[in-house]
Amino acid sequence: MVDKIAYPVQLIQPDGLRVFRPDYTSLVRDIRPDQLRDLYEDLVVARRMDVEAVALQRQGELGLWAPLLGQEAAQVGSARALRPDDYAFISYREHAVAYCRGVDPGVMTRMWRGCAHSAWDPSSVNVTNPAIVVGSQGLHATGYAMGAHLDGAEIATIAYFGDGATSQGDLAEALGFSMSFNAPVVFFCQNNQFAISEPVHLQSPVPIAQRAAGYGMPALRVDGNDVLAVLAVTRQATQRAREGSGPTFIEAITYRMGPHTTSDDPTRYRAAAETEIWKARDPIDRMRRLLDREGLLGEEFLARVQATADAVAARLRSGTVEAPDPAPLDLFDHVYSTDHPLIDEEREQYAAYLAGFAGIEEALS
Ligand SMILES: Cc1ncc(C[n+]2csc(CCOP(=O)(O)OP(=O)(O)O)c2C)c(N)n1
Repeated sequence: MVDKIAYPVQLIQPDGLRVFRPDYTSLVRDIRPDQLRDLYEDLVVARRMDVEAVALQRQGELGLWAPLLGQEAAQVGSARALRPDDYAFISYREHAVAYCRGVDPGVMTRMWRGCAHSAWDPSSVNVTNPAIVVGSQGLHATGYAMGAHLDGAEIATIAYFGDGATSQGDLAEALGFSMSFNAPVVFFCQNNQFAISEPVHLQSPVPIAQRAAGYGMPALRVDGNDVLAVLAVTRQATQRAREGSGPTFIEAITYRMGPHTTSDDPTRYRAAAETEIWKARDPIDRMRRLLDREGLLGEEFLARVQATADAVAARLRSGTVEAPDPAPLDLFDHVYSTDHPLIDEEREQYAAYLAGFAGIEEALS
């Protein structure tokens, strides 16, 4: 039996050659040329969307953005393993997961522009809005999974989080609780090597997946830049969850090629040489090499992928710059689902404050 922590699952080498691992290759046997091409398109679209959003932030249209550059395969592979009725709890970097779940790229930046509390209706696509509270996704997913299980639904719930989040108490509680109650959750950790400036070796002296093994949870590592391997392991884990076999912890080993957010400067804490090493493992290049080796690339196909990616990016841009500014008092809406005296009082105070500016614009003009 292969040690799944010491030997991460890989189905495509960086040079595009397939790796034969009977236990995992069989899980993606149905992925034929057209589906391989679709996965490639998802990867390219994800990167194109991300590049557009970073540009929008630099142009002053967004307050902040958390780039996913380098993590496309981890996100696309895992999201494409989900069924429509499965549910994903994301953090702030999973733009490709949101895209694969069917979130309209035109609303994807709403929270980052600061013009909406919630960018999309989570229940319409079974994916939550971005959540900045590190590690909260584990508990939310566990609670949702338990509820679904008690309702008799045969679905999987997946929690996305980073390597840094595994040091949060919330995650520890989620792992412990879900093991005790056999909650149908997949804990999907994207180990992108950093928690802002903290390298993963400071986060944990042992592989991150080993932390889950300490709870008695089945845990494995996967090459997170290999979209097929990620698809295979997530299919397996979600199937276990749906069948009532309980939680699984997946550590997808990847690399954040860009900054933590658009407010971060990674050159202050990591060497350029390291980033160069990971460029050679670029998830999109790898998939492209596989398609090339298998005779699936062509001018027409590549042009079509580029056109789709450009159209998605254009939608993301127009949705951003055309998003209506909310009225200032909207800030107090939806804090609670019902009226609340404290919120009412604060709304009144703020309304009075705003009224103090009445007529000022005309007076100044
Ligand atoms: C509870 C909490 N503590 C601290 C922060 C500040 N913070 C934002 S991102 C981050 C690092 C998270 O790193 P990781 O979990 O590895 O995810 P990554 O950003 O690398 O995807 C921290 C500490 C926060 N948002 N929430």
